Amino acid sequence: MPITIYGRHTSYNVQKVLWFADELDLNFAQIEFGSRPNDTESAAFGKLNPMRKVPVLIDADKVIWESNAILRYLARAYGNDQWLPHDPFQASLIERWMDWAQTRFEPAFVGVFWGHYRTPESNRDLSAIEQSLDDCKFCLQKLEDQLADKDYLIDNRLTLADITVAVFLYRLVNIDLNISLPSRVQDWYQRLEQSAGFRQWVMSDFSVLKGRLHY
Ligand SMILES: N[C@@H](CCC(=O)N[C@@H](CS)C(=O)NCC(=O)O)C(=O)O
Repeated sequence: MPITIYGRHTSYNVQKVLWFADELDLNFAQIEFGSRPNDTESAAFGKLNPMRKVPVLIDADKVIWESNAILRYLARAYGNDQWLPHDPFQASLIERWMDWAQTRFEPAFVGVFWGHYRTPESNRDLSAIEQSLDDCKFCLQKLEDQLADKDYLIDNRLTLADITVAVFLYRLVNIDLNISLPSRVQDWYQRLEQSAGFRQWVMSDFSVLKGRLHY
């Protein structure tokens, strides 16, 4: 039975999972889900994910929610050591970037993406956006430092660290703010563009979200 991934393709949290499923060459079906009022609020969906958010992944009798938990599950169930090593210390080198992406980079990104792109122009808080932009630049510089001596965030191979961080970049450089990537980050981004999963799922049109504050 194929794996089912619930989530709208315009959600970067869903995109991470779809990209990784593609890297693992999994047999999966994506159900476009979310955005419509009755999707995540339905009683049936509440039983799958009490948080009422996408992505949700169903693998036979197993239901998994929270995008990074899904990525870890897929890596352990279907991946090899490349994505998330069994060795606890080696795994921590990757997992700290996954956590950093969610707790540090994501809020900065959201401040720009929601604050600027998703908020109608007349409602924007320009000083808050400016602060989030500075914060994004700070995060990009941390990535630039990390990439000083390697092709990917961890050594010279694609891992869950890259996937969880990189979903923000396509949007950052494709909103009308002329955000430029530091040079090593730019080279890394071009390397990621060679991945079919990144191109198909992450580099996809998100203009439906412009000026739209509801999901
Ligand atoms: N921390 C959660 C966040 C999930 C989340 O906020 N998902 C949003 C989309 S990015 C959502 O479900 N929004 C409701 C909707 O799209 O209908 C995760 O990583 O899975």
